[in-house]
Formats: sequence, structure tokens, C-alpha cells
Amino acid sequence: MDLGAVTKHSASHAKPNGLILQYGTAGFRTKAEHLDHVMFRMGLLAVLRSKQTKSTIGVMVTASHNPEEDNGVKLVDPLGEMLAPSWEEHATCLANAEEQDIQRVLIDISKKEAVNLQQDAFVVIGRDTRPSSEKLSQSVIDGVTVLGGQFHDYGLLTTPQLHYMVYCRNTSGRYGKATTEGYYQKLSKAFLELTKQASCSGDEYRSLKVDCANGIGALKLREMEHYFSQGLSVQLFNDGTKGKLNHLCGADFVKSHQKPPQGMEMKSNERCCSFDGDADRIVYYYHDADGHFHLVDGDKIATLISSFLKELLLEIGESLNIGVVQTAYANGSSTRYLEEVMKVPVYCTKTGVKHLHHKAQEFDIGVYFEANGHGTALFSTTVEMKIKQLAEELEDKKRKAAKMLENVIDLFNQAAGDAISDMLVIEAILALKGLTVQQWDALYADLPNRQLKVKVADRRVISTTDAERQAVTPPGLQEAINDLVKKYKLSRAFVRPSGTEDVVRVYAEADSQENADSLAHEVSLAVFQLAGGIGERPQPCF
Ligand code: NG1
Ligand code: ZN
Repeated sequence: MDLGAVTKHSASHAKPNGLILQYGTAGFRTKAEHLDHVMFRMGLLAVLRSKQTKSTIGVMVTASHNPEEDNGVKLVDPLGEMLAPSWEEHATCLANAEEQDIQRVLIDISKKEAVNLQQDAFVVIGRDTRPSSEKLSQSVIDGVTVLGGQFHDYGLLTTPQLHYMVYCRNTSGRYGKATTEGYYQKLSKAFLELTKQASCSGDEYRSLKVDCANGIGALKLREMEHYFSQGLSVQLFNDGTKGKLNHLCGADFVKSHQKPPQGMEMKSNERCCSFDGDADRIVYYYHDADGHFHLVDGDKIATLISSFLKELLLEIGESLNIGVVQTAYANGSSTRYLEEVMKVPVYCTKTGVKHLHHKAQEFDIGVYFEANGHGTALFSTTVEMKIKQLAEELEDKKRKAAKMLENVIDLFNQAAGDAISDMLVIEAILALKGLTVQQWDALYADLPNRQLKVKVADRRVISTTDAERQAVTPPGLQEAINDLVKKYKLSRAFVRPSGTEDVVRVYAEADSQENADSLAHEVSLAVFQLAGGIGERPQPCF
């Protein structure tokens, strides 16, 4: 480790005075102009992690659904997963170190993690379409090279594509080719094979409107569309040619405002979907004949997928254990439907896909989705091998079902939740089952709900337990929430500090929209009073 060179280069990526950042739900995120030093240092850290794991490590420059002025960075571990928790701590430590302490922190991490500094290091880098991303990814590269790491800069990629590249490279190409071409081919082939089985090929099943949040999803879907166009035609909106990233569009906007994105032409009963800014989330929606907007969120996606998987397993005659993993944001109706009607076990984890992913790994097949549309289905290696074998051995109908399941496994980006691969799985299931978006939506009725944000001086005063469903501190807050919840029917509410924004998030559901709005507002006031609210008191805004 040439520590002299590190010090010299680090000085040109100086840390703004007094800035303290946390490796949060999905890496570091803040205003782009405060991130240069973090990028450089994450380049350094990626080299150490690569040396330690003797594997390729990924670095993604993106702030997902955050405003265009923000940016962020996260590291991707060898099998395409999120960074291991002990390394998140190292990341926070390194990002916040004063200039004169950087050498010491690097040595400390290397010692604690028994990093062999003689080992080669390889880092792959991707970035979203934010104006700040290109320069920031150069700072990552600076960090990688100053520690003697090799790298490949993929340039513009969706977040899930970077996860895919890391996974491919660390499994010697068995999973797929580590190029965008390889990604397009793998997914499109599985999609086309699967949809070949669909008996109804009516046009209404074969076209989809996609709001790309003015982000990277538009570029990549455009590159990809001719690979799968025999099975699906996509019409892209908010493709980045005019509008601003995530502004009044994209999955996060649609989910949190419960209304269609700007710039999308929706006819009644047409199937539409939105990606977020780095294309790892997807939500569906439509306008009914009366002009009412209907959101089909991550919970309904999980329901559609898990019921399809259950049917295939039944057909094949295999009893594998399927589990669905959700967070506290999952609509109460979805949990009830999964448990009571579908008889699928449901588990709740803390927010952030790394937690859901971890839990999902406990099952033969783990389907996990956040209500906001971030998720996937995970298949254990044993299950994958077994299905491939059955697809060769079984006869007739059973063989067909096993083949279909094999296609589904190939279609899901096993490394991460992926809007593009989720979209293709959903489109295939709808075509195979001959379901319209309305029929899918009608599986169960969502409980009316509302999400709000409250500004407080220090959001860390709120700590939670029970997968974030109960507040432990500040004192009195949970009691206040309990009292408010009692006032409404079918109600539930919880609060937690955001891991990606400087706010406290409030969630409430109840028997009517009016009641959900009112409960959310009352809980916001309790947070404001008991957790050190700043600025204007929360106003009832609905
Ligand atoms: P925070 O800001 O911690 O609530 C948000 C989403 C998460 C996850 C991350 C990462 C909600 C309520 N929260 O986290 O689900 O997607 O961003 O992008 O949607
Ligand atoms: Zn995202």
C-alpha cells in the first residue's frame, strides 16, 4: 500500500469541514457537491474489500429515486449482494476520517479484516445519468488506482446491471456474460421461451407503457427492447430527453403520491408501469373506465409472483418451501391475503432490501418485495439444480412446468431487485394466465394508507424495534401512537428515521383514505412534538 500516494491524492478530494455521513439503507447519499471525498475513499475501500474476498467488487454511483441534485455511492459484494455489515462500518469510518487520519484508518481496516495487501484487486464501476455522476465516478477510479487496484468502468448502467456484472465475474461466467449484451440476451431468451407457452396472444397482453423517471432505465430499455420485441412492445415515457430525473415521475413519485406521473398518456384500462431513477424499482398502475387511478404496488407484485410459483410447483409435484418477505410498509391487506388465502408464510424485516434479501435466503424460494416495488425472487442453488434436472427428466405437463420454472429462475436477476427483469416476469405471468391488470389488481383491495415526512433536528433520537413497527425512543412516542391508532378502524401506524433522507417517515393505514390521512397527520404532530421537530409544524395537507 503506497500510503504516501494515498495522502497526496486524498488532498485533491478534500472532505468538507464538519461533514459527517452514514452508510445508510443503500450506501451514502447526499447533495452531489459534498460527495467527492466519499467517492475517492470508497474507491480505496473497494480495493481493500476486493483483496480480502479475492473477488471483483462493484461500486455504483447513484442516488436512485432522490432528486437530481443528490448523488450517492454503494459497494456491491462478490455475489452481487449489498456490502457486509462490518464493512458498512468501515465505510462510515473512512468516509468521516479527517485528512490526517486516512492512513491510520486504512491500516486499521486492513488489520481488522486480515486483508492480504499483496493480493490483486479488481473493481467494476457503474453510474446513473445524473449530471454529477461522471465526475464522481472518476473520483472512485482515482481511489482504486492509487491503491494499485485494476478496474473496469462500465459507464452508464442501471444499478441491477452492475450487480449482475459483479455476479457474472465472480462465477466465472456460469451465470451469464458480464456485458450489457450478455444481460439483454439472458433475460430476453428466458422471457421469450416462457411467453411461447401463452395460449392467448391477444394484443392487449403484449404492449406496455413505461415511465422511465427520466433516468438510466430509458437508455437501457431502449437498447434492450429489440431483443424481446417478439413477445412485448414497450412504449417509453419520461425517457430523459426533456424532463428532470425523478421530477414528478418515476416509481417513488407514483407510489408516494398515489397518482400517475407527468408526461405519460394513459388511456382507461391500459397497463402502465414506472421505474425509479436507477431502475431497481417498479410499480404498475392504470386508470379505470371512471377515470380512477389504481396503483398495483410491490405487495401485489409479490402476490402475483408467489402464486404463480406455487402453481408451477404444484404442477411439477414438488413441495418446496416458499416464503414471502415484506417490510412494515406492506399493506395490511396484502399480508392477510398471502397468509390467509394463499397460505404462504410471510415475514417482516427492517426496511432496505439487504434485510429482505437476507431473510429470503432462508427458503428454497424466497420472494421479497418492498411495497415501493423493489424486490425479486431468490432460488437456492439446490432448487435451481433440481429444477434444471426435472426439466430434463419429467414427462409431458410436468416437464413443461419445470421448463417454465427454469425460465423464471433465469429471468429473475438473482443478484438484486431489478425493474427490467421484474417487468419481464410480470408481463410473462400476465400473458400466461391471461390476466388483465384489473384482474390482477382485484386479488385484494388495499387498505387506504398515507406516508408523510417530518423534519426533526436529529432523526437518530428515534430508535425502533420489532422490524421498525415500534418506537423505543424518544420516551412517550410509542404510547402516543398507540392512543392515536385506537381512534380509527383497521388502523396501523409507525414511524422510523429514513436511511436515505434527513427526515422521519410516518406511515398510517385505516379504513378510509380520509382516516388514513388524518391518522398520519396526527402521528406527524406527535413526532414533531416528541422528537424535536424543526421548521413549520406539520399541516394537514389532504
Ligand atoms: P428510507 O429512506 O430508509 O426509508 C428508502 C425506501 C426503502 C429503500 C431505500 C433505498 C421507503 C419507505 N423507503 O429508504 O424502501 O428502497 O430508500 O432506496 O420506500
Ligand atoms: Zn433505486
